[in-house]
Amino acid sequence: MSILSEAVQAELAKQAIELPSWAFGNSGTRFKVFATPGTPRDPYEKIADAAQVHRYTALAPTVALHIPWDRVDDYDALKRHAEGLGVELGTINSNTFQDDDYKFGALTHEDAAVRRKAIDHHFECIDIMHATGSRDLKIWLAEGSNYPGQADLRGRQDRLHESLQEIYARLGDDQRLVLEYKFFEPAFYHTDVPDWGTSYAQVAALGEKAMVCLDTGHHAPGTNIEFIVMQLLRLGKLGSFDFNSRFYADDDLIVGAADPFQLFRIVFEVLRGGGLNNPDVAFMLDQCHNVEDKIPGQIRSVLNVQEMTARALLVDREALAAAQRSGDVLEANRIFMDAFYTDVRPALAEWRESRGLPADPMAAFAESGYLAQIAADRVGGVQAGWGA
Ligand code: PSV
Ligand code: MN
Ligand code: MN
Repeated sequence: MSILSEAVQAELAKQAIELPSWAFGNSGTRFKVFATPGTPRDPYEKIADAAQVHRYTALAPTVALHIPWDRVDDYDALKRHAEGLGVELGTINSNTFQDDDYKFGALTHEDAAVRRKAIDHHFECIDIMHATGSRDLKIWLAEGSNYPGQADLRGRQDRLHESLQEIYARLGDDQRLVLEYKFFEPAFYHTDVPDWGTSYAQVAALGEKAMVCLDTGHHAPGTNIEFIVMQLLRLGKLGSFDFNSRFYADDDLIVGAADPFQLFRIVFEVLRGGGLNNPDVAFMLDQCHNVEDKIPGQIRSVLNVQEMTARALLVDREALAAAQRSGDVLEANRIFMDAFYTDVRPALAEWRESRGLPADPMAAFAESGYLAQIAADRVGGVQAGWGA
């Protein structure tokens, strides 16, 4: 008998993780971008690669786009292309970090003309969302300052509110805005949305359709991220996750690679706070694959999330609650750790097979020959990169 009960399997079957289109393009550090043969040359090819991840795992039914990197003439055609490959288009990410006009800010800029341009860019994103059928507009802002005294911190916060209000007013009834926070970079002294508290204050001032996006790589070392997850769920304001993992800064490495235990603790709070079928929370990856193959990198990522979810589902919640109530510290910790240390991989492999999926999606994809095929097919044109 499987260690995954029917109830656990039913929960796992609900899991859906959104892939970022930019994970399939070439990316790197400020030192070097290593190109990979077969890298997509346009959004259509990025979606084709993303569809491979879903095909082998049944875990990744949607793909997030980034505008202008994924700008196309006909979004309806892009949507049909995705659907033809068995996936759908998801979150639309805006981009106000690659334009000279935004050197000193976009939505917070002192100059109303620059703010207008940045707000209009978000209007374009909302128009695209109507065409693609996307629910969420995700905003990450690269705004801040490098030196004390450089900027009026308070004025920027007020302008941010006004700009966001205009964008929010433009959302359709079923659309949402999710505001991502990040404690530093590219600005190094202050960031205009540095933490969940600021994001929460800004979105709470907008209304029900505005939520917080939590990127796991955007916290200072040592931050208790699962506590933030719990609090935002409790407040009904956790809109989405950007999953990745980090050793040092915003590393954007494969989720669960650096600290699987942290991922387990985060997923446990998700389950505690309403579970995987909470319609308000979008689970996305925000990763780059600088030296590893991109499609297998994404397959590994969604499997890591699935694995830690299965372990978190194994926590004996009743026994844990009893130990917590009676103040049995070590027993509570034992129950929690027992689930974390349970190897669920053989049971997950069996369960996949029972659903007509490969027991080992990494091996099945490797055997498919897809990577060699795209390397042969995709010659000519310019390979997409992080930023194209
Ligand atoms: C930059 O930090 C960043 O990694 C943010 O996390 C965004 O979500 C992502 O880029 C895509 O815009
Ligand atoms: Mn992110
Ligand atoms: Mn980031």
